[in-house]
Amino acid sequence: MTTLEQRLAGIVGADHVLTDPGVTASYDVDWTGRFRGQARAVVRPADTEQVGLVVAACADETAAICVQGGNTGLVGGSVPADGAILLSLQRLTTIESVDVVSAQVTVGAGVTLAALQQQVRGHGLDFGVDFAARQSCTLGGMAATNAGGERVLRYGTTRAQVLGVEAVLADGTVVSRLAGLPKDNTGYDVVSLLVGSEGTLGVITKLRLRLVPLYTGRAIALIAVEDTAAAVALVQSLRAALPSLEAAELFFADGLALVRDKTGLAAPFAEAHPAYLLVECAQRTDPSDELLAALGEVAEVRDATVATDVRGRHALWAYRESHTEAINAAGVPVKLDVAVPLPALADCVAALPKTIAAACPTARPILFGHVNEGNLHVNVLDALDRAEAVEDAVLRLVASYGGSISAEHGVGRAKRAWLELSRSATEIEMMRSIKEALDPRGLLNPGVLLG
Ligand code: FAD
Ligand code: 2HG
Ligand code: ZN
Repeated sequence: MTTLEQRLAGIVGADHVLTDPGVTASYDVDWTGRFRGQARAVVRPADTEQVGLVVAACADETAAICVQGGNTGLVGGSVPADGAILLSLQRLTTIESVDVVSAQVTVGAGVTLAALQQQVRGHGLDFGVDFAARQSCTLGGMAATNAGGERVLRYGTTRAQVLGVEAVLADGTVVSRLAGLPKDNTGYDVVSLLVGSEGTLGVITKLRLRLVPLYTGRAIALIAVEDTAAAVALVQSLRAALPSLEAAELFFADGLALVRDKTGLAAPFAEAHPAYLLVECAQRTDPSDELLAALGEVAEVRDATVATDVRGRHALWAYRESHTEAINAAGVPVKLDVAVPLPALADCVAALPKTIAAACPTARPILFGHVNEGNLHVNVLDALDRAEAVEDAVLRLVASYGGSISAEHGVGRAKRAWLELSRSATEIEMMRSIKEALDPRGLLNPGVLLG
């Protein structure tokens, strides 16, 4: 009798069905080390046709599938349920020719963000989403989680960049909508539905992406401020004064100390400060004069340093982008990614340490985030066996401000139990109906998002 593994090897080639635990181990654990599973086999198809045949073969045998791109997700969604077939999209790396007339490109789901950036920048274009996992995260994973990152202020999230999708549905059928028409009002938006569905409705195989102009005139300021309220006020002023404003990132003294411990970076200022705002402006010409003039007009600046050359800019970004790795180096964190309405951000930041301490006195919270969207990354170290109590306390606090329990990383396995804090019973019922219609046997990413 032919086993499923033999059948899958017949589709993708024996070299791309991995079962040796030494080889599959890295697919079974998430980036943070908090979530683990054990896949029955890792399958690495090369193209859409093979993905369709693999999914159909699994459907024939009622075998659950876990969809995985770069495995940089932070909510456990890319980690297999025990015994699932792990479907890796990493070999779908084709970047089709860049359409400079429409400023669009079609890419395979396994293309990394860095590879896309490199390709389109050669054509004077850029991609509107960027963040620190760029070398490993894939466009398929970014679309599946509707990733946000550092440029949402200017360009929106991944959803705003996705004009078309090709995907394999739970029975192996391929659905393709890749024309990329900016205007197309012909019924339900299946493209947008698949974006943010976390691999529970279909396996994304290709994406048609919107591109933005490549701005080489860039200036970054690292600004020391008193507190979150000052950072919010400053961003409000800079947004009004600077059409070229692209990023506004917040971090605090404790996060900076961890980053400096891990990286050996020098202190950014002679004196320590409670909070830091990193802002970046980008346009065709050097924006530093406008940025300096705007900073000169606001009261919230305690100190500031500006960089325009590539080395200086990377050095300033390192203070912010190294937070995730520095936190992981200090222990496996409880990782929460929340958003509150911007007017409530300062109150929420002030309330969080007390809320977390009440749930777990030993806990060490490190906060940072994307200030313009009220998006806070709440990382909690040393929560020990109180992890769930910490999660519950933080997510209930966020909900009390009318916030979201997941701003950009998705629900995955990590936030599933708290979904009703952010979505109404009617909305959850609608989501269940959609899941039931597209994947009635629950074979795609069981345990993720809806459970
Ligand atoms: P994976 O981790 O492999 O998968 C993530 C989810 O998408 C899983 O549920 C998986 O099943 C599903 N999936 C993956 N590929 C497909 C596909 N082809 N079809 C259907 N479903 C699929 N996220 C942000 O939003 N903003 C940030 O600023 C940010 N910064 C980060 C920085 C670091 C250092 C790290 C480690 C992560 C960061 N992330 C950030 C989280 C993560 O990188 C993003 O969520 C990214 O989009 C995940 O892409 P991936 O290819 O690694 O997906
Ligand atoms: C970021 O903004 C990412 O750097 C990761 O979303 C956040 O590590 C985190 O909690
Ligand atoms: Zn983030």
